[in-house]
Amino acid sequence: MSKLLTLFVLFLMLTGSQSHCTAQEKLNVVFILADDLGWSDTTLFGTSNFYKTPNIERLAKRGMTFTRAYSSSPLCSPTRASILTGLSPARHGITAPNCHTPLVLLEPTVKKSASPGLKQIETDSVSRLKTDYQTLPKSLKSAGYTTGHFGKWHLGPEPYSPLEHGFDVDIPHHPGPGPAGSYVAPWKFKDFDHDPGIPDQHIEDRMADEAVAWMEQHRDTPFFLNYWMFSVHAPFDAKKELIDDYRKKIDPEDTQRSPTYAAMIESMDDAVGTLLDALDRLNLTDRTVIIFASDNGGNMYNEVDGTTPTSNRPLRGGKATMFEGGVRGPCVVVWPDVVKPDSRNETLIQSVDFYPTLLDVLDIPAGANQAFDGVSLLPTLKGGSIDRDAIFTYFPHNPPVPDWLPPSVSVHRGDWKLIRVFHGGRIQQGQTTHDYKLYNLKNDIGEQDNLAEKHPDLVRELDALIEQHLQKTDAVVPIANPNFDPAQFHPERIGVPADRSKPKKMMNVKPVAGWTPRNAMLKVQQKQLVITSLGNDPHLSTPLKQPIPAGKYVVEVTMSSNASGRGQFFWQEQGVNPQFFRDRSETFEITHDGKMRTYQIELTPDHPMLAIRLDPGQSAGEIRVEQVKLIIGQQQNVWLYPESSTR
Ligand SMILES: [Ca+2]
Repeated sequence: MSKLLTLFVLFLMLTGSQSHCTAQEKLNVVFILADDLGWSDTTLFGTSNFYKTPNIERLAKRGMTFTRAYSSSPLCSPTRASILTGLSPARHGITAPNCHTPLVLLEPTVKKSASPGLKQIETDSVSRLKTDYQTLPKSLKSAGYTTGHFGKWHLGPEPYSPLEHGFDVDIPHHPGPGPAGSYVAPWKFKDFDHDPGIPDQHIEDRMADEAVAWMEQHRDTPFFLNYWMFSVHAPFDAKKELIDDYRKKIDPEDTQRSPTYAAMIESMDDAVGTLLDALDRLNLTDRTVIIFASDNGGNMYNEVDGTTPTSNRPLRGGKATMFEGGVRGPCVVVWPDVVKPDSRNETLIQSVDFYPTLLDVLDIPAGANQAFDGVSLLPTLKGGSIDRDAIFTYFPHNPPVPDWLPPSVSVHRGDWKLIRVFHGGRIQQGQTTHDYKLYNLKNDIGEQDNLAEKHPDLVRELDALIEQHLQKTDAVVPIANPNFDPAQFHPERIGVPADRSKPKKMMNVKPVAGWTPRNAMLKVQQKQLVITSLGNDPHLSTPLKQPIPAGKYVVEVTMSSNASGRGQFFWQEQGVNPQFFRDRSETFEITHDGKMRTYQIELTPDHPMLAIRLDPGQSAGEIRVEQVKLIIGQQQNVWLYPESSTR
């Protein structure tokens, strides 16, 4: 480069001339959010020998890779709400991935009760992203951008869909937590189906094609493409030829060894490549900002190919945990001519930062009364530093997964991370104290060595930051459980990783009174079906004596519970797989007060119904079932418990 040209480039960088573009030169924005993509699910950090992500590497070569990028929550919907509002989950109140459930909750509250085995009562999450927020798409739309949402949403069905939040289009306009039915067609979306010429079309291929067609259509106006991938969230299925290919490459000693998941990652990466190819072909690469991130850590609790979907090693835990595996993820930012290509950045960043960053990059002012919990990353994108030293993760729930912690909040500052477990400490004179876990991530990235007792002053200092964050955001926080019973408390189950050395234990799989339990013990006592749950997604199923035709039925259950969480009924349909799946289920609210109560739930099989499964809440506890019957017509009941013959 000649000296004059160098000076000119320097001048451009110093004056930030790219923010004074004419309408035609305005930068486009492509936001790619992967779902559940873990820190070790790409080849960016040298932590996987199994997966292949050449297109994410190609993206990284064009921009800046953040090695310490955190999602605002270890779960989907909270992080998504934070991206669109720039606000922390502690403030917007969406703290759980429940935005597809029928219950509409617009303000967070503390639950009424908890199992006596729990020290704290968790909070109820907001279940829809309220439309009065000035969201990122609304701001960009006001600034003249065409806005399009493609893929997963998970912030509420209409009237809380992308169309009510500032997006001009929303494809496939689906409110669920994953693709409807499967990745590989046929799908079960409402009003959206596969290309008839491609009977085994993959949804990510299709979404990338849809997004490219939309960019082509809007290439002459500034656009905001919000490409929120379905990949690599459940359900776990993929292109058959890719699965076969990865099956040949498994290292049985490797904790990443699901060929299905590896194939899902490859299709996810292909979609990134399709978008990059299109930007190149349309000559848009030079004036398009790209952000690539994940909404939470890799899933280490479901089971695929006889193992967990992935492993976030060397990080501890995964999706739904407060440990690094739950919140640390891949992140790349591309900003042509400004961000240094193929660069790395160790700054602590979080999902709440993207909105203020994009406004700053595009030179769009925030709303008059708008404030963010995140900060603009513009200075660090230009090689400098940002004015913030701590980030916060608020997760007031009891997730039924390995490595789980009771309701918690954490702060990251420099190399240190402090987790506060609400009311998880000793009970002194009737007062509960919080429990603390302090890790030095530089020396102990796997969070094995809790240094809280060694550094009480640092714990106090960091906890004061946490308190400040909770106050500032008006967080609704968990409270101590007044009905806590130490005799029912099982501290040995907290923070325990999954045992990967042998196949997942299935306790007591023999049917009892016709019901087959899983992750629970089942017995009959005083004519009641007694389910003892240890908290890891307990359920029990029973086959129907004969198929019941497609239609609408009501299942009625009379039960008591001292566990917590929502209940769910699944039904199995003839010729439809998997056997039990959330699209063929209905959730219901349980009052966990130990009293016998009757619940009625509607089942709507599209094909003959073969079996029923009951998921009675999610946490540890005891559930007693007095009766279950399927009402199939006036005076016509099919008894599922007790069976009519045993009555
Ligand atoms: Ca997710």
